[in-house]
Amino acid sequence: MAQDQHPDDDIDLAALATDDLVEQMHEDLYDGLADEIVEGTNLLLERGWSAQKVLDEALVEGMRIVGIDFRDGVLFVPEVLLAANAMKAGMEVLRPLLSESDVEPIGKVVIGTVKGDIHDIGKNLVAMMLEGAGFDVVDIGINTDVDGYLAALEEHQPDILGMSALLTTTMPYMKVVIDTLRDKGLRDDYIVLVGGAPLNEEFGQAIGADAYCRDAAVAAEIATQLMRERRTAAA
Ligand code: B1M
Repeated sequence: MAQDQHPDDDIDLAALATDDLVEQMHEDLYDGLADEIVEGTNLLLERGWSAQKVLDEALVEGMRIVGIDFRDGVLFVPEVLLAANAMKAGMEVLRPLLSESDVEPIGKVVIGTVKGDIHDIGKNLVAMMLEGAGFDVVDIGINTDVDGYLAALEEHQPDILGMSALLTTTMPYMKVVIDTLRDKGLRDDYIVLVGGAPLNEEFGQAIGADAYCRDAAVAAEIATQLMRERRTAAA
């Protein structure tokens, strides 16, 4: 075998039964093999899986396993970065399917990960699902400070502000942003939605967000519902 080949190179993904393919994809994600993740994602779609099922059972589940070994010190940042890149490669295949929408935009969202935090996979997924639900989404990226949020709100005039945080150390920054909006008399101009693995409903309420969103699908549902309520109240 050539030196730059991975030992799994000779696994023919297309020849695997679907259960085995999904398990192999968890391993490939763990090993950060982006090409294999793209191939596996396409194969599952060809076999009739919905984009949502591929996302949940092959990609998000694979990343959950990575997260456990990261927490336990088995995997380190460089390996997890490779896994994240592989996950993103799979998400790119799913993007057009998750974000396709025939409806007129029902609202506009500005979304970003808060200051000090560079995790963006969950935020990217939320952006895709919101697009799929008919929202116009402006993704302002990671490590966003309060001035960054304010500038984006001013520039894009959205209906909704979405914030993501994956670290217990960065989630309090969401309150800084919400408090600043309140101090400037801007809080009621926007629906504020927050999400990220360490958050919960209570935290969302405590910091004065309109809603905490457990996952991307819930974010799309809540955004749609709150937009409707807002339109009805304004009518
Ligand atoms: Co990080 N990391 N990481 N990491 N990382 C976690 C979050 C951690 C839980 C791992 C662990 O210990 N088990 C832990 C946090 C512990 C804590 O604070 N309690 C952790 C740590 C400690 C760190 C570093 C500090 C490690 C270090 O340097 N020693 C460091 C911090 C860097 C920084 O941000 N300043 C770090 C770095 C990294 C990488 C760069 C290597 C990489 C990020 C790559 C990237 O995102 N481009 C990374 C990764 C990949 C993870 C894990 C393994 C996976 C996160 C992920 O993408 N999940 C993660 C462990 C885990 O969560 N299991 C971990 C998949 C994604 C689909 O789920 O992001 O939860 P999630 O998003 C969901 C929902 O939460 C929700 O919807 C999404 C889709 O359904 N949601 C929203 C998210 N945002 C939303 C916004 C909304 C609505 C819903 O707005 C409306």
